[in-house]
Amino acid sequence: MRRVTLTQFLIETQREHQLIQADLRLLIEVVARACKAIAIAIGKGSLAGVLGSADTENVQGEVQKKLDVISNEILLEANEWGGHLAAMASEEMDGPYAISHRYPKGEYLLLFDPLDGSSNIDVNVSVGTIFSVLHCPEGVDEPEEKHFLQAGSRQVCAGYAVYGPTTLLVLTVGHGTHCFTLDREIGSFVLTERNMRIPEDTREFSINMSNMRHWEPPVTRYVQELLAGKSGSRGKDFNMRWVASMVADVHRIMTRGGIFMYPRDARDPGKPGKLRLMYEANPMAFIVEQAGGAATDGRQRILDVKPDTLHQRVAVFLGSRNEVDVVTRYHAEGG
Ligand code: P6P
Repeated sequence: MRRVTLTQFLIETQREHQLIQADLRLLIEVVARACKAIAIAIGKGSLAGVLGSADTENVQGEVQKKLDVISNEILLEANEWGGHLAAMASEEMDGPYAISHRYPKGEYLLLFDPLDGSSNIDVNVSVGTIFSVLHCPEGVDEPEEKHFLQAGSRQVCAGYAVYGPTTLLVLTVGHGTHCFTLDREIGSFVLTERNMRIPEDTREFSINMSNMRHWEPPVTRYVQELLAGKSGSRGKDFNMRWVASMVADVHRIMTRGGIFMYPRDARDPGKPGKLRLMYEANPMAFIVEQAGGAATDGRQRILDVKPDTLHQRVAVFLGSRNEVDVVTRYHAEGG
């Protein structure tokens, strides 16, 4: 059966839905090509001396892995010359990355977590890249942080790459969520699942249980009901998975359902959770909702959260709609 490549899919989507302007198609293809380069860099591992720490810290105060820095540079270099971007922002950089005056500027803002889950990289567990695309506000030639601070509902595109047994690209431009698998023989991403759908119910939850004593009451109530299983109020047993790579956990949920939770906890009230809104929660929320799932911060839809800062964190509950609704209701009831 002849496979549909990413390029062909984008051109067909443009013809059918007028959803993908030429510059957005270029952006997606350039990001996909950068993800292929990241997959190759990761695949070399120890052989290329790219494992371990870079002995530097990012804006989050986290020690960067060499591959965090390499992946960030791959995405910057791939995207800066194409004329499709007004600026970029990354988990690994303090502020926006301006497009050099030697290149034309475009209408899009690209945000990314270049290598999510990198704490797993040294132990050979799946990691990924997450990206989000916004329009640059009209008339802004030199985008500043404030121009990135748009609610997730304004994204025009979001996607992630999973570097696992296969390299996958999962993508939405607001018309369903679709999965592409890297065919290493031809070096192209080919469409392997059109219109992914997340089952509305699930028996599988994802949370780092070691933080239980720090959770707010609604989360404790919800998880304890799941743990009570058949003999408890839910009347059925649940299973648990926690890869500690958001991309890997979310992709499992995209594939077979589940609920992913990274709640705020009492350890640091100033940090409402660990995950970042602009380049982790927002793109994942867009992708999940386009597949029939739900994504809230416990109190409101993640895509409605009004950002205050580029690297702000947010609590995340996403996945099978009926389970996200339960834990969100418990927050409304106060636990
Ligand atoms: P913890 C990876 O560092 C990450 O940002 C997400 O990919 C992942 O879901 C989470 O943190 C894991 O956090 O506290 O379990 O190590």
